[in-house]
Order: sequence, then C-alpha cells, then structure tokens
Amino acid sequence: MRVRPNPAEVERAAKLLAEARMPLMIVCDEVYNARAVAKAVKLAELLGMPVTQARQIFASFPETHPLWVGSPPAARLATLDFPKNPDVVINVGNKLQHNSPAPIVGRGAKFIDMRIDSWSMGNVMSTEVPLVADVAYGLDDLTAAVAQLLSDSTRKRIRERSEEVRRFHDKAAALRALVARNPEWERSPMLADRVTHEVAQFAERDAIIVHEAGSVNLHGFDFNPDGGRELFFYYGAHLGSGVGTAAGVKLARPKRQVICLVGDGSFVFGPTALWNMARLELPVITVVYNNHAYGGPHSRVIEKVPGGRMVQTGHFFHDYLGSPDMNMAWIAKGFGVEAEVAQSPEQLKAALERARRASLDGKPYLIDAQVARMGVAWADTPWTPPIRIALERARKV
Ligand SMILES: Cc1ncc(C[n+]2csc(CCOP(=O)(O)OP(=O)(O)O)c2C)c(N)n1
Ligand SMILES: [Mg+2]
Repeated sequence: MRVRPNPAEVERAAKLLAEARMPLMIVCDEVYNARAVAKAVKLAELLGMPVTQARQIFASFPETHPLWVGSPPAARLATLDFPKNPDVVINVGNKLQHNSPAPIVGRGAKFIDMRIDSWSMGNVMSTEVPLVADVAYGLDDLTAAVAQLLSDSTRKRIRERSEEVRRFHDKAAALRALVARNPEWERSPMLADRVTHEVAQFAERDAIIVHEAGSVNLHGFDFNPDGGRELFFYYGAHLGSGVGTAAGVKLARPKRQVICLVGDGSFVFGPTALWNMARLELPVITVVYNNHAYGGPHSRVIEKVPGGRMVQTGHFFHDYLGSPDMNMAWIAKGFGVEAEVAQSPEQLKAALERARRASLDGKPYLIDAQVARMGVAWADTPWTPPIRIALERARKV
C-alpha cells in the first residue's frame, strides 16, 4: 500500500525547510526501495540542502553530487565534518536505530521525520513534523510545497548555501584522494585501503558491491543507485552473511557484476554459498581482506577497556586468527570455486584480471588478499594461549 503524507504536515515541514539557515537531509533505505533517489536529489537541489546517510543497507544518493557531504563516521550526525550545526534535519526513510545513549540526530535541530515504517517515530527523537508516507509521494509533495514558498531573497540564500556545500564536497573529495599518498601504499601484506582502491578501479561502472569486509572503510566507489554502482552493506546482518548475500544478489541481478568484499573472520563464518555459486554458475567475484584477525574486535577491546589485563600484558585472547594461517583459496577450492592468494598490489591486480576472465566464462572466483594488521598493540607475531592438548594426553591416541 502506498500512502500520501498528511497535507497539513507537509505545509509545516515545507515552511521549516524554506526558512532554515542550514537544513540537512538524511536519505535512507526507504529511498532506495521506493526508487525515489531522483526525487531526493530534486528536493535537495531546490533547497541547496546538504545530504548524508546514517548506517543502512543501500547507498541511497549519488555520492558525486555536490550536495553529498558523506556519511557520519560514527553513525551520529554530530560526527559529520559538515554541516556542524544544522538547524533543521529531515530524515527520509531511516528507522533510526540509535545503538547508543546519544541519538543519531542531535537534540539541537528541529526534526522532520518522513517514512512509511512509523513504528519508532517519536520514541527517542522529539519530532517537530511526523510525515508518515511512502517516501516517493512524500518527497513529491514536499518538493511542490517548498517551491511555493521560495521568495527571491530565499532563493539567493539557497544559491549561496549550495556554493558553501559544494566547496566542502570538493575539499572532502580532494582529501579522500590523498589515501594513495600513504607511504606504505606499495607494502605487502597490503593496506586494506590499497585493496579497496584496486577493487574500486577494477569494478564495472554499474557493479553491485556486497560489503561485509569488517572494519574496512569503503572509498572510491562513488556509489550511485540511480544507474551507477550500488551497495549492499551488512547492516543488521550476522557475521558470515556476505557470501550468501552476494550469491542471492547475483541470482536476482545476473546482468550486473557482483563483487563480494568480506573480512577473513566474517568469511569463515559463512563460505557455504561458494558451493552454490559453483553449481549454479553464479559468476561472483569474492575478495577476502585476510588480516588473519578479528581486527575490529581487537581495536574495540583496547578502546573500551584500556586498563584491562589484555592491554597490560599484550596477551589478547580473542583476536588473532593466524598460527596456523587459514588459506581462503584452499577453502574456496574445496567448494569448487577457482581461487588464489594475492600478497602484493601487483599480484592483486593480476588476480583481478583472472577473476574478470572467470566471470566471462560464467565462473565464480575468489581472491585471498593478504592484508596488514594496522590497529594499535599488534605484535609482529601475536601471542596465542600456550595450550597444547596433545602434550596433556595420558594416552597417545
Ligand atoms: C554471529 C556473530 N558473531 C560474532 C560477532 C562479533 N564480531 C563482529 S566483527 C567480528 C570480527 C570480524 O572479523 P573480520 O571479518 O576478519 O574483519 P576485521 O575486524 O579483521 O576487519 C566479530 C567476531 C558478530 N557480529 N556476529
Ligand atoms: Mg580480519
């Protein structure tokens, strides 16, 4: 069922947005699902309004658009570099699962909440305007209402704001490109950022990226759900969901290149769908970021319990997956999928070309990309508990 928003609430929201000093829009999964990306772009452009996205499954806005200001690094809008103090925030299609005592949207701004899934509306955020609607209709109606309200002086202010947002967008893009200036760019085992960079160079312009690559920060893909590259992020899924998700996405979209990015810890929780890829000839390319570790949980322990015994002794019980190292290419071969290990950027580039040829032949392919452990407090040879059951045996059977 598709629902239009209450016209009286649309009027109130339009007035808040038209009068705002610095409005901010959060676009989320309902925008993608309602195929309303172009409508979100239209409203943003009408208002010269910066656009961001809080943790979701899909990318719901063209990331090269000059009004795109990136996603907040720590989920909350307060962690955005820009804008720092929005006075009106509009959510379009996010259920707002806050995951923290500090809500995603700060308390300072007036808040407009537009979505069809209204269950959690107003339960944490005090909400100035609730707009229960199919977001495609909601965006249409709101855009029409805002257009009615814009005076010449407001339009001038909007043009100036658009320029300010564009300057930030361009600066952020220039800074992101500096990732390639890392002095360790050529190292092996590789920087995770280097692996991401090579895959982003390699991916088709309308590739679908299934992302379960642990603590890896995606960059360089310039997602654009309106005809460009698309994202399936592991939000809300269990560890090990990535490979199965990728197989499902390829089944649903056989004409699109599907690339599965997965951490080694995540991969070993759920490689089973490799077998389905082999049997059904689903040419998915899987890249494992193999740092032989639960890198994220390692860093989180140090962050959350810095005075703990594991940090004091350097003996971490839960994070190192080496000794013996797992070979993900062998695991893939066991499921009937051709695979190889890539140690260096050169090997990775060559491996990606072989993966492309496998895709042409209708075959899945896996690359076990060797990635450095870069968090704090990693030893070169991490400690493991000195337990050797074989030595404890009273009977050698
Ligand atoms: C079913 C399940 N078990 C455990 C966890 C906790 N957990 C979150 S991230 C993670 C490790 C991920 O490791 P990896 O994929 O190698 O990524 P890295 O942290 O090394 O980047 C674990 C165990 C989880 N999210 N889901
Ligand atoms: Mg890992």
